[in-house]
Amino acid sequence: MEQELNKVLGERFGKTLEEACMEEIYHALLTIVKGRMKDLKKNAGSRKLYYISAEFLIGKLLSNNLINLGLFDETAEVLKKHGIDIADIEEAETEPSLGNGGLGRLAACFLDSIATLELPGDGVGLNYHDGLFKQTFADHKQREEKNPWMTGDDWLTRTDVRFEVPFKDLTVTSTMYDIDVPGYKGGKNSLHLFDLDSVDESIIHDGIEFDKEDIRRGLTLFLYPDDSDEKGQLLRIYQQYFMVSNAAQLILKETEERGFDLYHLHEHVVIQINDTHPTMVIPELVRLLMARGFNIDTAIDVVRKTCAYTNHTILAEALEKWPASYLEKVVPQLMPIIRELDKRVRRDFHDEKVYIIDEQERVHMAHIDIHYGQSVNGVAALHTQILEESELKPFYDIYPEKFNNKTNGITFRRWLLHCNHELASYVEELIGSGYKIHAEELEKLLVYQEDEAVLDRLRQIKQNAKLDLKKYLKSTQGVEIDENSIYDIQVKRLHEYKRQQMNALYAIYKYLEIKKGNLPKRPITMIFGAKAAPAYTIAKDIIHLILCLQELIDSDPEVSPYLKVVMVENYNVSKAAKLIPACDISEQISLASKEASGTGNMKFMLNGAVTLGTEDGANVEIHQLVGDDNIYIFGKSSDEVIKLYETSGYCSRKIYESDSLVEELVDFIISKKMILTGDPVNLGRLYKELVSKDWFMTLLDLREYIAVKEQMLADYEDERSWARKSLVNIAKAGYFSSDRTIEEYNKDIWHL
Ligand code: 26Y
Repeated sequence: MEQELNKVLGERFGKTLEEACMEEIYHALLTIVKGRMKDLKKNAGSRKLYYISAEFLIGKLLSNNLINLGLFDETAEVLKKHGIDIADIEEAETEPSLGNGGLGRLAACFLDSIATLELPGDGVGLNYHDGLFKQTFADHKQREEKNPWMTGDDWLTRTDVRFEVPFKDLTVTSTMYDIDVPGYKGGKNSLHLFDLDSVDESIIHDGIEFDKEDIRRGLTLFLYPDDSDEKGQLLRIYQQYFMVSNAAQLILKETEERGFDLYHLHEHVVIQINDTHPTMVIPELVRLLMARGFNIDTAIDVVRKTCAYTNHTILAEALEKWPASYLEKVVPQLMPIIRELDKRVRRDFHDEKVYIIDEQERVHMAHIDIHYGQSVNGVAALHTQILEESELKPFYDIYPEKFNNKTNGITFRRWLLHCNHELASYVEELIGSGYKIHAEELEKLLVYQEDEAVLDRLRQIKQNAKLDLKKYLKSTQGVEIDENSIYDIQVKRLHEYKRQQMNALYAIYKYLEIKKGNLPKRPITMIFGAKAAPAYTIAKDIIHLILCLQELIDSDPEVSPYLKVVMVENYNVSKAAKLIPACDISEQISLASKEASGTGNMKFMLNGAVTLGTEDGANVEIHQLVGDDNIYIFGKSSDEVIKLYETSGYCSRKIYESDSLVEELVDFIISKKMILTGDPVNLGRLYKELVSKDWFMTLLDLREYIAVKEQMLADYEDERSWARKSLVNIAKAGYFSSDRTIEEYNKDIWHL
């Protein structure tokens, strides 16, 4: 590696390792790693998977590619010899922001595991030039800026694959860019990202504003452009069709090139539809097959046997329903097919809840997937159960055999080996390296539950990670945190159902307690990280509340020695990798039934944090695995919550008026102190929302949340017992390896 590095540095920059700067070394390593990946053989087989997704939140790739190629240790060693920390080289890489949250990160973890298991499976998505916006803070508010990540010398390789994509008013030509996906110690697949040559970043002005009607120049600029108006929604349809038309053309082309007859497409191809964003691939494939001479019955039959759908949410607003008139305006060629698909449903079933086109002429995308795919899966046991028993019950009654659960997972290569070298090597010292391939071997750690030396060492590793995070936050945000405090972390997209507002109310509670002289035994550092969708007003108000609390507490010398609130700016994959190893308390506090799975909960657990959570999503499975002693559960159950929604039985004002503690905490949002720090419009709106609506039932669980969190803080003081909880969490995390998840997809759905 040393020789090769010097050679590439010499050729490209005329420098040696001694003389080169971080950026130059990064680019030399990029060149070397890309070269090595090119030489790997692509995974092959008679059946191939195409995982279509609007998001692939892949994060920075250098270190993970080095790990998977088996080059990481050697490279770090060479650099160290020259006084260079590989972590500093990582800083030179820009992070692609091709995703928003869990769904996109899941797709990235899946690509890693599919390649590692040497299964033939490629990702297909879009090459957004600016991805998701970059978040900055000003005046205690979120600002959105563009987030360019392509540097001209990056992981993308331009291919000569080009397709025409026809819209009603224009036809565009696409180009396919590839990113190699190496498996851990073997195998390789591709992530195919389609782009438009005519995209023009200069049309962006004022943060992330641009003319949403300028399709030719704007189609692949941003992930999730603001869709609060019709223009924005039409642009989203343009994007989705662009993605799936390219995917469909690629699939047909590759299948023919592999020498297979398209009448047997389903024997050689399986398409996983990641939420409803790629749903139009179904009518598009039908259209393309008919253009090749298929009759419609055969086309539909073949497509149905090829496609499978994953549902990631039960929130009504996230289940896409496009007005038929919008689809007519953008992709009129699909509407006759969609109407035909609907006609067949109406012919066979007489329940309007399962129709594709409803009375208001809206097309229910998920309904297309369920009727015209072979599999429907939820992403955690509870979530799948809710789909079957309530949200999608009419469909489950028709097609019980299509429904199945695939509990999410995370790749341990990124979320342990890469982000926590010290823990990974200590685990290896204790139980050997087998766990890196067979994650369930982590259970071997359980024999050390009473071993004081092991528990001490785990505590030391956590302490080191906390120090690293302290340094990082100091250098990036100028924030000072106390490594001897408890690190309590909630990082995830900002959404009311995830209830960051409940955590903020706890900060208010603790602030008031300290003011009253009830000092905590140990200081607490409450860390938040979250982006709010630009048009999601209340979510932005919650960020405002947190940022105001951060300042209020910081500037109060009575409180600041005991409590600190930090909102990390521009939370993304790289920041997650720094935060997670340092965490003591993992906040997973969604309203039960609303978080389909969560995957952050798994990453924290794997790194030895203890979960504070509701019985929601994969928390339920974490609870079952670690047992009551190693997790802190609170809140109403999903059954109770679902009943409250069905009977309109929840009234936040009643709780507010009858519980003086709740009243005191909520009133604080619009107290004089807060109004002096923040914006009365934002704070007032949030206050009103909580008192008069509170759709996600924050106030319902607030009291119990506070009580259980207090218990947790008290228990933390028994250091030995806390370290044991931490160890059990690590030991039981093996189940959440995405290798296990992918094996299940393959066994039950893909059959690769
Ligand atoms: C189209 C628009 C409204 C939309 C955009 C993004 C709808 C949904 C999404 C993203 C959803 C998402 O990230 N869902 C998360 O998927 C994770 C992986 O399965 C789950 O762990 C997590 O609970 C779920 O919220």
